[in-house]
Amino acid sequence: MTNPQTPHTITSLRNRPAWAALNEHFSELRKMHLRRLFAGDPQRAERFTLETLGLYFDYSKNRITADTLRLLVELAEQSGLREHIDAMFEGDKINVTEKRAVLHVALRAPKEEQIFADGADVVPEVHAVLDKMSAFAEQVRSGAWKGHTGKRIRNVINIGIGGSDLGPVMAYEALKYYSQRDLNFRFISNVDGTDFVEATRDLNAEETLFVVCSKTFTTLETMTNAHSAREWLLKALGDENAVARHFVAVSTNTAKVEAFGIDSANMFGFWDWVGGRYSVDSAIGLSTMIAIGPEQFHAMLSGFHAMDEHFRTAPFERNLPVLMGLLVVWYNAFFDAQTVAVLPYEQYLKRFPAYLQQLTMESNGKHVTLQGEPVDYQTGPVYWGEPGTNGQHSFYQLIHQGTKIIPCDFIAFAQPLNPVGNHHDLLVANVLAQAEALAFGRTAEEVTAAGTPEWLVPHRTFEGNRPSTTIVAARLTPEMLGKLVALYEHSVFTQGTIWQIDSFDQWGVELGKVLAEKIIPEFAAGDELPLNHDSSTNALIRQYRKLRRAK
Ligand code: G6Q
Repeated sequence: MTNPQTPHTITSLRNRPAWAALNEHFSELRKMHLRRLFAGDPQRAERFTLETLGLYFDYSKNRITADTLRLLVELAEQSGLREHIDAMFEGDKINVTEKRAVLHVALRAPKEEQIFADGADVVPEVHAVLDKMSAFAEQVRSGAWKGHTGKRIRNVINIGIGGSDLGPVMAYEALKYYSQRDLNFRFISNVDGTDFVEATRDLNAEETLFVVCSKTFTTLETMTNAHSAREWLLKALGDENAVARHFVAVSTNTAKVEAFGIDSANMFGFWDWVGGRYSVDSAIGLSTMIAIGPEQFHAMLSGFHAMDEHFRTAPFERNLPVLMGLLVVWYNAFFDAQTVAVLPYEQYLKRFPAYLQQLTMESNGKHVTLQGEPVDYQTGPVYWGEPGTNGQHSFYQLIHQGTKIIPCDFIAFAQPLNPVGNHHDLLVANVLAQAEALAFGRTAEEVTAAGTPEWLVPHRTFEGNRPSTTIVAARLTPEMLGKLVALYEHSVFTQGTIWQIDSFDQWGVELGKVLAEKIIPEFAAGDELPLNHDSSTNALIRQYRKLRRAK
């Protein structure tokens, strides 16, 4: 049965005229080398570079022509991208399977804007929470917020997982340069006790504040870690009243927060129209705000908002997230590219690829359309990456000379945050060189002319024609981080719209959780309890029981 929530106005992907045209266009373009495309058009770099919002977005080293771009834009139009963008900003319930609006754009809307969900303007509530966060963050930063024994807070530990962890840890690491250095920040996510123990072992409970982040306040990992944190604190301080000074919560579930023993005055709320992986700029970012201060946090929000406005208003052919999303669709559909590598040449962005993995793969890892019909085309690619130059000494070999096509996003900044000698020139020279080498390679003739023995020539030849996009900005600032995150958010939206999937649900994470709940009591039960999983899982449970006893 198809989904009664969704209008059937969009033609299925393969029947959209631009899709057929792209297919035909691809058969002409697939053999075309970037060397020829550049040689044939001295203006190519200029033609395929977009400079806006402080970003220099060079997509000329992609395997496209002006025709490709025209057809991709037509595909976006025929996919209802314009209408879908408007529907998101108007608070329509575009997360159809969960019947929810998708309004992370409201989290960064300036006070004077109005954005409606279910008939109510949500912007005043957003700013009320931001104000409450700011007041609290200032108290912690200034030392006015004291622990139970009167000592100031020195350690802030975020407990959360998935969207309630990856955003905070990525943003904290990305903006560490701007952080208050007499505060120590840690992040506990994994239910593996090691994560908890290593994060707390050298800390004084009297100086430690836990920020428990959970939209639902029921997530197994987070609740387990929060209870262990409570025990750890009480063991050190010996008084239940200490909880109020050492725990705050970020959640949508007041009842559960209170049941845990956290005063609702110390709870920071958000709303069901904020998806976990789109929540870094909500109260889930509280630890980031404590680190960098309210002013810089607001600067980050203004960066997000600038990209939102660009996405909402710029024509598709000059719209950064649309172009980025269309390139992903192009390689994924026609070149059979399975992955996208995100390669930031900025150490502070070391957690950015991990953050993007959730954003992109939880959003677009879907196998049915909004109508519940199986797709007959590829959807979301695997996103992965590492900061440069480290990757060059590890996996770049495969990108240069392997048998797979891996489109790369290179990200670089002109001004170093930490200038040391000539490090930064070396860093930036490397990123430009990598993109150049991938695109143009080194022909057998060139290798031979350099005096390489004949037998070695095939090994030293680089075929090139490997696509990449290079994004350059002046400096990594909170505002720029906001722009970059929103760029990827809206690229994901563009892709999901073309594929006609629900980019905002995540049913795929449910089954494993349900099965784990069944297995937990089976560990405790004796061997006489019959197990009714498959034979492999049954044997693994018995083996675990046996090895556990053996210690
Ligand atoms: C993100 C997902 C998921 C979620 C975590 C944590 O979009 O919904 O990663 O963020 O499962 O959920 P809670 O915040 O409810 O603990």
